Amino acid sequence: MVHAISASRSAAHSYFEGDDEAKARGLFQLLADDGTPIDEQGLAGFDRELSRQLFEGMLRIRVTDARMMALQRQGRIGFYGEAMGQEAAVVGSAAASAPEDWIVPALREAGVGLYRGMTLDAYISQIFGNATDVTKGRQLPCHPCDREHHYVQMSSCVSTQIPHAVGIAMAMKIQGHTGRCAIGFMGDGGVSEADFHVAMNFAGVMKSPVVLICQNNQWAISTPGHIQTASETIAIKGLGYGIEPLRADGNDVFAVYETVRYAAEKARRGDGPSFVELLTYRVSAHSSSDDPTRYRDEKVTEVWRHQKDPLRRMEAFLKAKGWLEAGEREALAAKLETDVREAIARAEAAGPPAVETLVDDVYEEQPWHLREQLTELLAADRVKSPHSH
Ligand SMILES: Cc1ncc(C[n+]2csc(CCOP(=O)(O)OP(=O)(O)O)c2C)c(N)n1
Ligand SMILES: [Mg+2]
Repeated sequence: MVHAISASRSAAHSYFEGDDEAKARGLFQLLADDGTPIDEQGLAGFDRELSRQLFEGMLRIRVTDARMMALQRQGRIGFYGEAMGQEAAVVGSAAASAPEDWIVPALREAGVGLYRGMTLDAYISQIFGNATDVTKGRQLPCHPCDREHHYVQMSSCVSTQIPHAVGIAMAMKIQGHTGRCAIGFMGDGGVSEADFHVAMNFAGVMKSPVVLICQNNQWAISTPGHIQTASETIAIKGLGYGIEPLRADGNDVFAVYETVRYAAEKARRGDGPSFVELLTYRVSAHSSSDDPTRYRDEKVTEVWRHQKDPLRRMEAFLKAKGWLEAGEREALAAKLETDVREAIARAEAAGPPAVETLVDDVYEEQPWHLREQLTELLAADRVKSPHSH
C-alpha cells in the first residue's frame, strides 16, 4: 500500500531549500544511527501506522532474502542477489512512490515491487522460472515484474534502466499523462556507463518527469566507490546536466522517504527531474556467485551490518516511541518467514513452464521450422518428464 503524508516544515527540511551545490554535498538525515531522532519536527508526519508499515516492508526484504539465499545454497534456485543493508533505501523510495508512477528497478529493488503490491508468489515464481512465472522462465532469477503495480522487469545490463526510465517519463509527458512520474534506479557502478550520461543529459534538456535514484552501496561487485568515480559525491554529477541533485542517508528510511517524495512531487508537477543519491552499503556479497572476503575489509562491513543497520535503527526508534513491543519484531519475522515458505512451496509445486512456451510470443503464426523443432524437442526423452531426475 502506498501512503501520502502531509508536508511538515522543520530545520531538517531547510535542506530542500538550500542551493543545489549544498544539496549535492550535504546528507539529509532525520534519524541518527542509533535510532534517536535528529529532528523531531521533521518526523512529525510519520505516524505509528506508516512507521510500522515501513519497518515491516524492510523486514520482509530481510527475511525473504535470507530464505532465497538458503535456497540457492541448497541448489533449488540458480542465483540470488540480496539487498541486505539497503532495505531502508528500497522501502523509503517505494513508500514515496504513487500507484500511477512507473518503477524501473536495477538489481536490488524487488522490495519496491513487493511494497507496491507485487505478490510473493509472483516474485518467487520468477526466481524459480516456473509455470506460474508471467515471464515464462525466460529471465535470470531476481528479474521480477508486475504490470498491475507498474513495476518493470529489470534489464540486466548495468545502467540501461536509466534511459528506460527517462523514456517512460517522456512517453507519459508526450501522452499528456500529467501528475505521475517514472522512478529509475541504478547502483554506484551505473554512473560510469554511457547510458547514464545519455539519459541524464536527455532528462535535463527535456525536463522529463523522472526521479533517478542511485543506491550508492559503495561497491560495484569488487570495484569500490573511490575507483568508480573521482567525483566528490555521486549526487553532484546532476549539476552538470542541470538536474537538481539530492543526497540522503540511505539507511534512514524517513530521510529516504522525504527525499524521494520531494523529488517525485516535483516531477509529477511538471517541474522536471531530480537525481537522488542514497548513501548506503552492500552488506551482503554482490550475489550468490560472489565472495567479498576476496577483495574488501569485512571489518568495515561489520560496522554497517550492526551499528549502521537500517532495521536496527528503525527498531530502536519504534521501541522508544512505544510503537513496537518487546518480541514483536521476532513474531513479525516469523510470520513473514511463513509467508515466504508457503510461497516457495507453491512455486516449487508449479513445476517448470511447458516446453511449448519456448516458441511462444515471437511470431503471431508459428513458422514451419519452429513447429518442426518443437516436435523434435517434445519427442526427446529428457524433455518428456521434466520432474524425473
Ligand atoms: C553493461 C554491464 N556490464 C557489466 C555487467 C556485470 N555486472 C552486473 S552487476 C555489476 C555491478 C553493478 O554495481 P552497481 O551498479 O554499483 O550495483 P550494485 O550491484 O552495487 O547494486 C556488474 C559489473 C552488467 N550486468 N552489465
Ligand atoms: Mg553498488
